[in-house]
Amino acid sequence: MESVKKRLAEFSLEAHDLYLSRAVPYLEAPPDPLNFYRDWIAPNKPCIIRNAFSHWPALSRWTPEYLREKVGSKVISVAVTPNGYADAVNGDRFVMPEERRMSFSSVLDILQGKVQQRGVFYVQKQCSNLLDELPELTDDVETHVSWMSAALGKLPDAVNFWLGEASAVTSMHKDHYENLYCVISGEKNFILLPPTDRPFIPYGVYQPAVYRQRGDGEFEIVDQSDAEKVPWIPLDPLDPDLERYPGYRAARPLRCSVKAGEMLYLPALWFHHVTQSHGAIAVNFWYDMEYDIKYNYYQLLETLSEVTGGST
Ligand SMILES: O=C(O)CCC(=O)C(=O)O
Repeated sequence: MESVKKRLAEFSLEAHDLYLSRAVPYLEAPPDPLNFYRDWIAPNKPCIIRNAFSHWPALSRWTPEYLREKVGSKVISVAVTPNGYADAVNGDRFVMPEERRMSFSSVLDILQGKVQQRGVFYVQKQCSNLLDELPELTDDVETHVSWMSAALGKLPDAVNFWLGEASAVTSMHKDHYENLYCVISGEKNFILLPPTDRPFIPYGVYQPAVYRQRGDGEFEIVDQSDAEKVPWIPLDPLDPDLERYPGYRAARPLRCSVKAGEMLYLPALWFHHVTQSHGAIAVNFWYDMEYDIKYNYYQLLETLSEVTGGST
């Protein structure tokens, strides 16, 4: 078992040395589908693409005033937490946000400081909330990225809208999607770890629960007793507890800040942790990953990391 563990650690180092950059590279123009498939999707490497959506009216239109007028009265789902951490480990629980239905303008009131409310608010309901909850805004963007759809031979499975406070954090996790993440205003800060760093990333298994704000304004944690336990990463890459998770010392995170007008290609199964400037707005496209091509290899990595204990 020790030799498998050692090989996994060497494998990760080799991946960094042989094909991963120390910083996320930039492309200055949208790529053509075949080149993008060959150079980025197949090797599963992230990059930031500039000038990929400069023609979207959203870039100049999406001010708070415009959004108020266009969708202010729409009722949307907002994630509310006491500490900014939605879907994250808190003690021995995996705690999800309170999902509150609010008008878009009341979210803007909070973001603009016109109204004080306890808690941290983040419009982050995935599952295509742009198309489902805010279809009026689709005229200002595109509902797919033509070269990515051509490269993968399909349309995105979800188009999501993100708007949140500076203290809203997305805890470290990975998704089975090829992700094109477009920042419309403000900036988003990503910490990225390749799937080959999996042996250094701790996982635990947690009782699911949700936050609920009581009448007196305090938040309580309510167990979802009949829900199955959830595997999640307890480590905070902004302040990793290296005494508890010494294996993480060997991880080599890439950090990048994606600015307004830039698009991050975040490959499937890369671990990511996300923060943002106050009021940053983003739209992203999730394309379900190609399981036959990528999954078996990463599943093997996952299984080996689990059986050797990894740094869990
Ligand atoms: O923007 C965020 O806060 C999280 C983004 C994310 O996790 C994703 O697109 O998969």
